[in-house]
Amino acid sequence: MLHCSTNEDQLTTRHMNQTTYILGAGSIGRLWAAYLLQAKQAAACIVRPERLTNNSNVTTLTLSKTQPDGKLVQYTVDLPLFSIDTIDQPIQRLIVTTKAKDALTALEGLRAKLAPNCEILLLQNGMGSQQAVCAAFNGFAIWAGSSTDGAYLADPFEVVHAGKGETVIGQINAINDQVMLLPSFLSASVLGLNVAETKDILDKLWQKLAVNCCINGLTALYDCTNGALIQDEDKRQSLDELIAEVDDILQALGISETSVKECVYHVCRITANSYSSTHQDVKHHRITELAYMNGFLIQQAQQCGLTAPMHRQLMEQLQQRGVLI
Ligand code: NAD
Ligand code: KPL
Repeated sequence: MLHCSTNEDQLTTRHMNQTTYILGAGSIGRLWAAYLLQAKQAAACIVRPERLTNNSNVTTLTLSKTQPDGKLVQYTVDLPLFSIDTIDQPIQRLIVTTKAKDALTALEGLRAKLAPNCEILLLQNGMGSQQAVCAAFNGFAIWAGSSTDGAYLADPFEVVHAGKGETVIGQINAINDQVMLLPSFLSASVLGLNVAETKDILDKLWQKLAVNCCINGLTALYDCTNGALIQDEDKRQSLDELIAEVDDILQALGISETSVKECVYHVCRITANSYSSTHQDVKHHRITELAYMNGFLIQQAQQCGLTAPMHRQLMEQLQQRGVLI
């Protein structure tokens, strides 16, 4: 049977062959780069100019993961590195994997290199940074993702896929007359990662935010694992107070969340022995992402006349202890 190629087919083929640039070569950036390269897709990380040594713009990257049968599997790929100055073609597809606080600034630096129809995927935790990018990059197709994958760098040359989860992506702005290719590209290309599309990414981001707002800061305050929050009576009481407040705020905002308590307790149970990302940030004296979690929640609460006293108190207590928010 003769297949007539349509404009959309041609566009898709062209798009499949284009390089996926990843802005932010940390744990998540290197994880996505490794999976793309392993699937024989063109991918490259964009790093700060001072990170690019003169004599090499390719680095070796090993992806390590433990299979369900306990066997350790490792793949090694060659990861091309660019700085903003060395990118020599318009970027058609960009994945931003910086921390939330750096996303807008990093993207601003790259503005001149973006093709007009560039699709941008933001993989930051929390909320607020996505809205800031949408406002500043009006006209570009912006996607956001919410991920339960876990990754860390054993060293700059080895990324460990520590927890296999799922990344749900969805477009967060409306763009007319542009064929969106990101979901089909990712489902075909990032084979070792689970990527699914949703039509309501804001709902998904709120679900994750609700959980993060209750767990993350509190684990830093009590210096404990996620599981300890539901195991110890006094910690559970603080957790329940935060949950009740999130419930009220979501209701006031008209966001339907079946049961925040159920979701939070479920995450505490399945990650019982883990330390939250905020706990780890505090331990390593890094700036946390709490401004994009509880900070965003408090701001939203204010807009509908609520004061969110428990979440404010948590932020104040953490600040008094010198936590970088
Ligand atoms: P990371 O700190 O390991 O990586 C961020 C990278 O961005 C760093 O290498 C940093 O140097 C780089 N960066 C910052 N500004 C830049 C700029 N202007 N130009 C170029 N590079 C720049 O962080 P991560 O753990 O990979 O997390 C990234 C995001 O993904 C966070 O929002 C995090 O919450 C989220 N996330 C992480 C995990 C995880 O397991 N690591 C899981 C789910 C979600
Ligand atoms: O997303 C998380 C984080 O630590 O940032 C949770 C779900 C709380 C798991 O630790």
